Amino acid sequence: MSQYLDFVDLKYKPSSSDLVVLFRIEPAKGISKREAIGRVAAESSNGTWTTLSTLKSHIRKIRARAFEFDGNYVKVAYPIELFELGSIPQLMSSVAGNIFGMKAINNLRLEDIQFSKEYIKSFRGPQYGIEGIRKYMKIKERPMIATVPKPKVGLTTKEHTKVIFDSWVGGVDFAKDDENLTSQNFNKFENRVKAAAKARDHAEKITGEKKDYFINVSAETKEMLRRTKLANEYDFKYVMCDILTVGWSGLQTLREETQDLKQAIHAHRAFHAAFDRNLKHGMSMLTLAKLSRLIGVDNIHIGTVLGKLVGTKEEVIDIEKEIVNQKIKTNPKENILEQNWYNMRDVIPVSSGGLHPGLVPNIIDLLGKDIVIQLGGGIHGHPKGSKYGAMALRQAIDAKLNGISLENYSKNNHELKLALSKWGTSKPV
Ligand code: CAP
Ligand code: MG
Repeated sequence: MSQYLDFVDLKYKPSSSDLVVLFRIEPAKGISKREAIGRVAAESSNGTWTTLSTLKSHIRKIRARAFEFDGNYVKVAYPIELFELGSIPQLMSSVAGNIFGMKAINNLRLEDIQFSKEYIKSFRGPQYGIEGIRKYMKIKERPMIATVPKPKVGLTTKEHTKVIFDSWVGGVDFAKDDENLTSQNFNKFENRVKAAAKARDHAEKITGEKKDYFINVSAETKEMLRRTKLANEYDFKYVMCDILTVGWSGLQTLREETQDLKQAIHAHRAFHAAFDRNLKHGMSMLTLAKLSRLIGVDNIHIGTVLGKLVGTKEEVIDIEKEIVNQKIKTNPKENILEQNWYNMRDVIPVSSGGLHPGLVPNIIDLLGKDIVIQLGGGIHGHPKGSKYGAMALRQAIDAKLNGISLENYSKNNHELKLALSKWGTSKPV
């Protein structure tokens, strides 16, 4: 047992290059808190279940130390030497690896990781961020808007292209693929990207606005890179990646590729709730979002508060602050550590999941204007179809930005009126 206590040092002061991890921990019956936190620090750095004849002083020196605990929460400091710079898989195998399965611990949740300057500087971060994307899209102030065709899968390429074309013409900026649409027989990637490029050119001509497409390139890594190149050849600025099902390594490889191709990444977080929904075990969405900022996605889904998927107001706003600000203050109540991003670009928050025009003013009140608002059902469920659904969304945004209530604005804007008559301001469950 004693070897574990070597990993607890309440006098330790983290150095400026250490990484600090905040865990919530519940020891198993019969295990003291001190031993449990020692076990976590040990197993996630260089300790194990027994004493070792191979442990030298230079190895002991770089062990992790649990240095502060308060109730169920513990902070562990990890010397930078424990990590391979620029590698999220290696970081995860350390601080989010074996420790989740230890018998001595009933529950363990990784709440936040504070990255040091040296660690941050070993990653690219986003290539564009809000400023770069606004410039590219020529959209100065209003929230940007996206739509995902529904039904999620099953539309043929022709049907799918018609839905995104109608939506672009109606006023959305970005079309988006659904997380489970990649390259099925009814809508092969090659066919889709080609047809969408033609539709985009046409829609841009009609509207005089820039249009783009979060086309889902998620696949086995080499195939994903091939699809990314293809999207680039058809002049799409963005690619979309299901970052958690593809995995951190796949995402890092994609980020390298997009650097050369000058493309932006839309990060879909399908699978995140398997990590973050349980408040006692797993890993917070805040941490997943921080890892995504380090690697360098340009957009990431953060939730809606009002929509169909889980995520409290505090959580969604905390994630937004973490991905858009340069300096984050510690907030012990919300389990947030201090973080300085050392000039790394910001990530655009995407609010999506069960939204419709009637909820747009609330979303802007909650999250501000520097966001992407994404509607699927809230556009394609419009009584008169996708084009009118997109028009209703633009009208809802115009109303909010001009300080006019949706109801008043809808008097002269029929598309919005129809949307409100279907959904009102209801919150889906
Ligand atoms: C939204 C969506 C998105 C979710 C993802 C869906 O469609 O396409 O994938 O928003 O969740 O499949 O549900 P609707 P999150 O607009 O029709 O709801 O943004 O929370 O990651
Ligand atoms: Mg979806």
